[in-house]
Formats: sequence, structure tokens, C-alpha cells
Amino acid sequence: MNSAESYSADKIQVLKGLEAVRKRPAMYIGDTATRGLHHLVYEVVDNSVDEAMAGFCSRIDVIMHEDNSVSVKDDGRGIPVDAHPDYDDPPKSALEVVMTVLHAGGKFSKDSYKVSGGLHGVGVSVVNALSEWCWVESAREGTVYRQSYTRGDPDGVIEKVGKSRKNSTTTRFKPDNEIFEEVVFKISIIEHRLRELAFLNKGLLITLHDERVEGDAGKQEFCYEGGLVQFVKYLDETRNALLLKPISFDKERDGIPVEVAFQYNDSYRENIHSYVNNINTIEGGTHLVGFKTALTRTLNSYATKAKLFKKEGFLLGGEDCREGLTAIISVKVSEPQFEGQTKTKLGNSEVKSAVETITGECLSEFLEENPSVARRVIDKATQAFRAREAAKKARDLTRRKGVLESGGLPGKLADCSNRDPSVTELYLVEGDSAGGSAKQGRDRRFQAILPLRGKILNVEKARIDRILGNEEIRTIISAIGTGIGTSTEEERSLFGDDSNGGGNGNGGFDIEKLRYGKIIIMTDADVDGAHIRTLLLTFFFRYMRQLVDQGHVFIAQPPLYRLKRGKTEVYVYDDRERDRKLKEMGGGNIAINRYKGLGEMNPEQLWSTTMDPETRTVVRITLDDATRADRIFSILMGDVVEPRKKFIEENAKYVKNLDV
Ligand code: 0RA
Repeated sequence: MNSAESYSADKIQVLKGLEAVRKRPAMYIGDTATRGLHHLVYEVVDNSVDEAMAGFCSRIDVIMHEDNSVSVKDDGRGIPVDAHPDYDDPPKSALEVVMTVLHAGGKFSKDSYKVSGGLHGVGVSVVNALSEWCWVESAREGTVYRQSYTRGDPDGVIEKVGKSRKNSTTTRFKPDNEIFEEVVFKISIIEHRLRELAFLNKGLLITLHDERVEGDAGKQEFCYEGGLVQFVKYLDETRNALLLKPISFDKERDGIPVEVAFQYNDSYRENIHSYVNNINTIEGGTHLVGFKTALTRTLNSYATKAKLFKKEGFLLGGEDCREGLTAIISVKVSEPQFEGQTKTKLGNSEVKSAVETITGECLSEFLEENPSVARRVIDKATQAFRAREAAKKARDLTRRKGVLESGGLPGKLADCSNRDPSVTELYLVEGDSAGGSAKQGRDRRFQAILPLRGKILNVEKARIDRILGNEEIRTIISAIGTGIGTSTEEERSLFGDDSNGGGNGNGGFDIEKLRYGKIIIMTDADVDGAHIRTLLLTFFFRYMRQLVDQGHVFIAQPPLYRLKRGKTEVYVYDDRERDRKLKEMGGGNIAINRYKGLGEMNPEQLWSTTMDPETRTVVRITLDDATRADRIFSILMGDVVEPRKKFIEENAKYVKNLDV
């Protein structure tokens, strides 16, 4: 899609120096924890994907090396090495400028790339600055050039190091442990992003080799000729599809390429993911609004014309048309404006009409040509409409009872005295007996306790009316105070701002009404506990998504063992720590007490091991990744058994810390 016009170094714009990056890394990559660490890889890979989007690269090879360095090789044109016109004293190659000058890169110059990844696009110089060491090899016109760097500074000038018949770029870097809290890459995170990129760029081959794993087990390949259609199938692997195959189209309008694929399944949830220049727009935006508007309008006008509605003048609502919908919308925009809290909401208004027009035209054509498919979709949406009416009645009932309003706090809740959510905490505790201990052990000034009896409803398998009919869930909702919304970010974006979860007409989610800044899930360290935890997380993810997004949800970490010798008592939180401590204590005469449930601890023990902010550990739940989380929840909570078995087997070793 790009002109093959020869590059000249002066297209690279120079904005700023690099020192700032090492001083304030979080400004550039978000944080210096797991998320930021993995951003480094995304940044480097995105540059290669840009080269692929420009039509010059068909293969990207990513290797996680044993020393925790990463290399990324692509078969594109190679980074130019000619002298950069802005640097003559001393002279610098374009490659050196790309690697050492902040915000330098062809991608920032409008005409050298038609589109480019905007969000991760902080520039590969940021990766260089945050690496203990880094090197780049660019193979161009037969020669391999190389330059290496230490913490962003060149070790020397660019050198010719060999010959190559093919052009390519290879970047290898090792994240600096002076900067990052965590320098070990998680293959599952990298793998997810590479797969996503392969789905979004059909035909592009991306390989991943984890050299930390022996043999072929560490090797994977991602390449999807079917692109978004395969992406939708992948997301819906655990669901029952309604249509034989996803509906899809791929068209350009006003210079904006638009790709869409979607399928309906027999669930009640809407699952739409949108992308701009390969970046997941978590907060949605104009492309999404364009799609939704066109979907609702086109289904209604088709059904009306085909006389599929019984009552004249009847119209389906937007959410009816999206019940059980899984969709991917991917657009390429040359100058994307990102807005919103996390800068993942597309603002360009011209994109709305491009997506809306294309979706409208292509979908009505498809419906005309496939009347039986059309009827199925309309039937599904009509059923959704009826269920929504039933839910409204159920909700009015519960609202009359006052459960969803603030003020009517549940009787089981032992509230705290402080009202300031910046300090208050709500413990959701498994079982009445542990709940009792927690109530006695807590600091009642800022810690509230809500005991939960048994398992809460699996919201993944229930429609909203049943969910609201569930006693345990209603109690949780009223204790937290925010109300609920539909879970999807898209829904929020449709309602314009983040204060309204909206959508199901269930009163909406209002973060301002949050009564506790920390919602802490405290369950037993056994299978049932893990299940209850997952049920609660699923509920928060689907119906109080902002709580999760904004980091309000935590998991308590109760100890697994108490080791006791004489008067010395030590609590340990996993088997490894137990063995280490046993060794430290010198073996012999140590009583090992395994806690099967929270209920086995007395109030003081529970306080000191699990609830005292001075000494406890709580794990914050983060959802970096909506598609990954969605898949994991649907695998764990959905109907189809096989993928769940497989997932649990594969992840058995991580079950203690299932981070989604
Ligand atoms: C600007 C111009 C040209 C290549 C690239 C950027 C380029 C950058 C990266 C980063 C990773 N892989 C890359 N591959 C290419 C070349 C222009 C030309 O040869 O005419």
C-alpha cells in the first residue's frame, strides 16, 4: 500500500533526546512492571509489522533467548544506513538516529508510511534506552550493517559486518534490570500479541521461538490466510456458532481500509473487539460506533422490508442486535487521534462514516443474498428483545425491593466506619465461618466484610434477569454501591462517557458511587476457592468492568502453611517458600500446619497473615488484554468442555496465580 519511492534520511523527524526516557520510563511505556516490559517487544515487532503493512515484509521471527533478551527479525527493506542530513557534526547514520533519538522514525513522517501503529509507536529508541544492551543489524543491498548500544548509547559507529543476499532488519535487546521490576518475559503474553497481529494482517507469517524451552515445544508459528474470519472463529472456539461461517467484508472508503468479521453464537453476551492500525482500541471510538449504528439500522431495515416483524413499526434495539455477537473491526487510519483515559479510543469522525457506509452496504447485500442466514440473525435478535423486556420486569421488581439502590445495604455486610473510598476495603469472604473470623479480626475503621455463602451464579451462562434474581449477586452489587452495566467497553463508548455502563437499561454503572476503593476477594486455597474466585472475577469482568480496568479488584493471599517450632511461628504462602523456610529453620521438630480453609485460622491469625495492610500481600487483578481475558473467561465458564479441560491441564502449574 506504500509507494516504493526511495527513502531519504531527511524524512526522519527529530524531536527530542533520550535521557528523559531512562529518567521517567513510565511516561513512555506506561509502567516498569510486566506490562511495560512486554511493551518493549510490541514496540520492536510493531516496526516490523509496519514494514509488512507497507507491503515489503512477509515474515517476522521472534526469539526469546535464554538470557531473557529478545530478538526480532523481519524480511523487509532493512533500516536505511545512509547519513542523516540533520546530523553532520558528528555525522550519524539514519539507523543510529532511529535507535538513539527519541521520536525519530520514518513512521512519524506522514508520507513515508501510510499508516502506522500509533499507540505503541513511541519509537524503538525507547526500547534501546531501556535496555542493558541492544544491537541492530540491517541488511541492505548486499551488505549487513551493525551497531550496538549500552543503555541507549552507541558502543561505536555503525559497521559493515557481512554480506547478505536478502534484505532484513534484526533487533536484539535485553531489558535493563536497573529499570524494570521484572525482566522475565511471559511467553503467554507475547504469544497472544503475535497471534493477534497475525490475525489482523492476513498472510503475514510470525514465528515465535522460546529458547528457554527445550526442543520443539518452544516453537510456534502464526499465519492466517483467513485473517479476521479466523480471529472470530478462534475467539468463539468455546461457543456454539449460529451461522455456518462468519460474515465478513474488507473494503476501502475515503482512503480508509475497513475490515470486519462477525458471527453470532448462542450466548447472551456481546463480544466486539476493535482495532486501529493493529492497536486494540479498548475504549472503542468512532469505528465502533459506525459499525454498531450500521448493524442496527441494516438489520431493522432488512427485517422490515422482508416483513419479518410481526408488528408494524416494530424496531430492534442496538443491544438486541448484538446479543451473542462476536465481532472484529479493524481499520487503518493514517493520522489516528486517540482519546480517552487510556488513549485507546479513536476520535476521527471521518472513520465513523467510512465504517458505517461500508458495513451498511456490504451487510444489506449479504442479507439480500442469504435470506435464511438473515432470518436466523433476526430471530436471535428478536428473542433478545423479548428477554430484555422480561428482564426489565424482573429488574423493576428488584428495584422496588430496593436492593439495587444505595442505602439499602445488605444485612450480612459488616460495614466499616470510614466513608472515604480511597482508604476503604471490602472483603468478599468465602463462607460464613471465615466471614465471622474476618469480622472479628478486621480493622473496622476501614475494612468491611461481606461473607458469601456457597457459589455465586455463573454469569457467563445466564441472562441478566436471572443474574439479578440471584441473592448473592444482589448483595454484592448493593454493597459495592456502583450498580452494574453491561461489561463491554464498546457499550460505554457508545454512551459517550465512562460514567455510564449503560446498555441493558439496568440503571447503569457509576464509579462515583463506589463505596470501597479496594474490593478484595478472599477464598480458600483449594479448588472450590479457586472456582468461587473465578466466578466473582467473571462477574466483575462482565458487569463491573471499570472496577477491574481501574485496578480496584484484588485477590487476598492467605498463607498455605504455618511452620512452628517452639515459640517461633512462620507463615508461608506456597510450597517452595515452605521448603526454603524449613531449610532455614534447620529442619527437625517443626510442626507443619496446612491451612485447608480460611475458617481454620482464628481472627488474629487471619488479620496478621492476610488482612493487615502492613504485612499482607494482595494481588491486583489487571486485564491488559481484553481478547485474552474474554477467551479465558469463556473457556473457564462457558459450555464447551474440551477447551476448558485443555486449558486447565495446560495451566495447572499456574493455577495458584491465574492471572488473566
Ligand atoms: C524507513 C525507510 C525504510 C525502511 C524502514 C524505515 C524500515 C524500518 C524498520 C524497522 C524494523 N524493520 C524495518 N524495516 C524497514 C526503507 C526505505 C527504502 O528502502 O526505500
